[in-house]
Amino acid sequence: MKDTFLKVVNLLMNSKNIVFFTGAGISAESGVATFRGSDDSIWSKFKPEELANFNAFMRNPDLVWEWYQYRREIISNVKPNPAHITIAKFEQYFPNLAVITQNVDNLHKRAGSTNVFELHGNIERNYCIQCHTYYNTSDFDLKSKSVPKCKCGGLIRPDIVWFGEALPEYTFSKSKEIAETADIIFIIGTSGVVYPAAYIPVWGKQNGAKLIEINITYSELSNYCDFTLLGKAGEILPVIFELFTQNVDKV
Ligand code: BJW
Ligand code: ZN
Repeated sequence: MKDTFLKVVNLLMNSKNIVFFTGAGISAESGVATFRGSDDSIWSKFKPEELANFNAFMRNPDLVWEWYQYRREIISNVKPNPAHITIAKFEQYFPNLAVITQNVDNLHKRAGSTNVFELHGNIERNYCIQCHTYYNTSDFDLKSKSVPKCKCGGLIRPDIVWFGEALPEYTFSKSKEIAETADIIFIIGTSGVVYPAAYIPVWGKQNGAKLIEINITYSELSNYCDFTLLGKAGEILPVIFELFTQNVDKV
C-alpha cells in the first residue's frame, strides 16, 4: 500500500490537470447514506422505482417530496468530511482542478471546492414542472410534508436527475471535455453502475488519463483503474495530500 501511495504522489508531481470524479461514498463519512452496497443505503429502505423517477412523482408527489425533505434535513445537519476538505485543499496546487460529482448534497462546494460539476443536480435547488421557475429549498418549510406549488399552479420538484432523464447538457459535455484532457482522474466512492455518468472516467482513460480509485471495496470501474486504494476516502486522501505536499515543498 505504501508503495502505491508513493506511485500516486509521483504521478501527481508530474501532472497538471487533475479531476476528482466522486460518488455517494465520499459523503458516507459525513453521515449521508449511500445508494447501494450497505444496509444503510437509501435503496435498501426504499425502492428506487417508487421514488426516483418522474412517473413516481406524478403518481404520489407528496411521498416523493417528503422523501427529499427527509434527506435535505439530514444533509443540512452534516458537514464536509476530510475527503471533501482535502480535495478543496488540492486546488492550491492544481488551479485547473475539477470536481465532477454524481452527488446532489452540495458538500464539495461547502468544503470550498470552486470548480464543481454536478452531473445529477443539487438537492437544494427545485423547479416548477410547468413554467420551469427555480426555487431554493430555503424558500420552503423543511418540515412540510406536502409538495409546494408554484405561483403558476405547477408542482415543484427537486432539481435532481431521476432515472430515464437526461443529464444537464452543458455540465455533462464540459465534464466529458475535462476528463478527456485530464492527466489523473481520482474515482472516489462510486459503484460505477449508473450511466452515462460512469462513462466520464472511461473517456478520460481512453485519452491517456491515469485512473486512481479510492473505495472501501472494488467497483464496476476497478478494471479500468491503474491503482485502487482500498479504504475510506476520508482517511486515504489526507495521507496522499500530506505525502504530496512534503515532496512538493522539497522541489
Ligand atoms: C466508500 C465509502 C468511503 C462507501 N470511502 N468509498 C447504459 C447501460 C445501462 C443502463 C443505462 C445506460 N444508460 C442509461 C441507463 C439507465 C440508467 C442507469 O444507469 N441505470 C443503471 C442503474 C442500470 N441511467 C439513467 O436513467 C440516466 N439517464 C439517462 O440515461 O437518460 C437517457 C436520456 C437521454 C436523453 C433524453 C432523455 C433520457 C440518469 C441517471 C440518474 C441517476 N440518479 C441517481 C438518483 C437521483 C435521485 C436521488 O438522489 O434521489 O443518482 S441514481 C443514484 O446513483 C444517484 C447517484 O448519483 C448514482 C450513482 O451512485 P453512486 O454515487 O455510485 O453511489 P453508490 O451508492 O452506488 O456507491 C457508493 C460507493 O461508495 C460504493 O462503491 C461503496 O463501496 C463506496 N463507499 N463508503 C470510499 N467511506
Ligand atoms: Zn410554475
